[in-house]
Amino acid sequence: MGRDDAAERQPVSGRSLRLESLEPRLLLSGGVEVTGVDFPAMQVGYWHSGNAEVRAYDTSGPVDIDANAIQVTFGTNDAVSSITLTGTQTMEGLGLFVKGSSLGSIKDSRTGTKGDLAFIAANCSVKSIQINGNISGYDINGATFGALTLPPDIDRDGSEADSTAILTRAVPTIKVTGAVTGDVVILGDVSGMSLKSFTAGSLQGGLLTDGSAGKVSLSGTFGGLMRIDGSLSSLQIRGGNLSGSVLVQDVAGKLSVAGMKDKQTGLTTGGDVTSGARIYAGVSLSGLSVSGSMIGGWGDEDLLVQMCAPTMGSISVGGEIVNSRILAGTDLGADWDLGGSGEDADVFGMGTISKLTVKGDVHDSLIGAGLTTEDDTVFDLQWLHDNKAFIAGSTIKSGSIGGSLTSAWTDPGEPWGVGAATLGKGKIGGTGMNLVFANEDLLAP
Ligand SMILES: [Ca+2]
Ligand SMILES: [Ca+2]
Repeated sequence: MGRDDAAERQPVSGRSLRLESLEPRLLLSGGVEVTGVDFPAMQVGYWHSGNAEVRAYDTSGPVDIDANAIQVTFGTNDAVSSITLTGTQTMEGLGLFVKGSSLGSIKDSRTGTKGDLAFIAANCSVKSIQINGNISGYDINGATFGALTLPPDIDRDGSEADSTAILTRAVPTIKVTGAVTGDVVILGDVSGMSLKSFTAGSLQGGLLTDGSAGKVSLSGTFGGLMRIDGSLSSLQIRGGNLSGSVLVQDVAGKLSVAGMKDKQTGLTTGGDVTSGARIYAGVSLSGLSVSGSMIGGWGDEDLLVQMCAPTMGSISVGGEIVNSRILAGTDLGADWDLGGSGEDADVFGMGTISKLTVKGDVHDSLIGAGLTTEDDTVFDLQWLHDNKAFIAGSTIKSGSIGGSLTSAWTDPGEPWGVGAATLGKGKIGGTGMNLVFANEDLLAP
């Protein structure tokens, strides 16, 4: 906090400010020094009150964002009350940085063509963010805004060169009508709620929360990493597929992947869980509803669809399940495969699946509750009959497979079938056959 910063400050609490819009022409001439700005993009607006400040940047194309169309109001005690985008300019490439004790709302009242915003970053708790259009994300890892420097790896994924779309502290309601192409990172109290609700046209980056998250609703395919370090109330994906990872530390509520039917063509878009998708809940998963199919790839564990939680509620798949693992009670660790140490280590515990409903076939897939292993390398179901394949008490309460339960796998190291220590009532293909664990020698065609 230098002398210049102090000199800039004015007592402006509680009223609307439209000031200090910097002339782009002057910035480009290189003759103007903007105090305290180390972020390598053109600052086009600066508002402040007490210790609260808002900085606006133009990160793309010609520096042409007119800060007069950005309305900023401050509250008391270093709070930023609201930021509203107004006017007819597209604001393509706009980045907003907010420092304060709290931020009330960011509202988008732009009219006409809406350009993609670059990022929104706040060092404080936020109440709501509403953007009409896209947020393209921008690399703000380690960026310095005035007296504040962001962490070098904001989403803690090991990369210091990825794009962040939204960075705030708890507990915002976020609604973006368009695509969010960078990461959404909500920091905050690990024991509490980090994110009240998040709705986006699509999320092509990741979502990371330090604490729990409420309702997450996405349109289009989600292929990124969702890491909720608490519980997640619900996740809904509509009109797209799930091909990414949904990792919930505690309790995951209902997850739903639903296709969307085009009224004119009759074609359905999305609704599948596809190759490489991972679903993890550390405590329990209330339910999973997939309107289409769960279809992994063949030939490599990384290509499978995998799902893992000690307790699973109702799992309902409208199509078929192919090349997938659904394991209740079996935690294969970060490598999602048998064996490994440290974070890759496997944990075998009791598991429950309340209800499994698959309309089509289950092919080359392994669905088990409390499934364990004898030698850490394969789920060797050859020793099923001496009753060591499952941890006692593990149950699939009821199951129904509309099609058939089959496999083309002939290697005993690639077991397939549906099983638990205790199987409730079940049906396969309407023939009344009980659900059984099946290896090639146990259920030959
Ligand atoms: Ca990163
Ligand atoms: Ca492992």
